[in-house]
Amino acid sequence: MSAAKRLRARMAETGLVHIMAAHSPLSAALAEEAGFDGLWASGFELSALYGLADMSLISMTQHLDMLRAIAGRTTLPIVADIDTGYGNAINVIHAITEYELAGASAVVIEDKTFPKVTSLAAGGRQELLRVSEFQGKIEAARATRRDLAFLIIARTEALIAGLGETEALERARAYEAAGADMILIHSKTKDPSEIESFSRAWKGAVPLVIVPNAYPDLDAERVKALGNIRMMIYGNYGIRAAVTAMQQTFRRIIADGGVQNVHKEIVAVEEIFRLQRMDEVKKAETRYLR
Ligand code: SPV
Ligand code: MG
Repeated sequence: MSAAKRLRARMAETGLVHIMAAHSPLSAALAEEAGFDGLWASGFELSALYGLADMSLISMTQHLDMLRAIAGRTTLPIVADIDTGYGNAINVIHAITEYELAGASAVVIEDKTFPKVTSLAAGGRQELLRVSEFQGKIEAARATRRDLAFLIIARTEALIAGLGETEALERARAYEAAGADMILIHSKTKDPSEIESFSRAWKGAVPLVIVPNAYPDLDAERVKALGNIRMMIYGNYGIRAAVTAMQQTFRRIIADGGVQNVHKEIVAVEEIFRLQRMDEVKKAETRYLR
């Protein structure tokens, strides 16, 4: 069974899948061990990893290289964040071909203009594409996928752009009509009521996806009660957790004048060996090195 089919099956079985952001094969392995249903090849996390703003600065090649490396280290389905699709519908055709070959099970395409501006920044310049132009991108993505289970998720940034629920619903309906398998509704409002209101007003046949980065109070229990959200993407928690840990550790080493204290608080090197699968390397050494 393809990973995309497994992702669909898991959604049908549990009603809600939990997708964790990964910016590296190591973070993907940690997400798999923790029990997530899938991985989010996040543009924000990869941009941050390079110390760059999430504003279409990372190339498709850079993102694909990381996705391939992640796919090689995990069996979890990967939801690829392809931003605007790297250009127009022609670029989307190329992107879908490449992402499917690289091992993605789904893509999320957002209805912003290229180059995009990161969604959560206060006062961010948010320009949306004409609806018919974005419909063309969805239709192109649909026509290009080889595995029919590969999910085309259309993301509307209408709420992020401050255009209101009516515009967001109209766009979501238009994207469903163009063939989107799911609609990602994004919001940067700290109060989850904007998302809850959209979810209640959504009468489409396709389910919703959310990214509760700005409104952490909307937990799985509340999401399940809404009834039409099938996927939660934890969009920036991997990189934020990594930054928290590194900031604390690095500052402590400077403050203490050495590693005499921090070494007790971080994992032992043996844990890294385990994640590197050193046991397999050792077995191979014994067997083949003569
Ligand atoms: C990402 O993780 O790249 C996302 C989610 O698109 S957000 O940054 O919150 O827009
Ligand atoms: Mg993104």
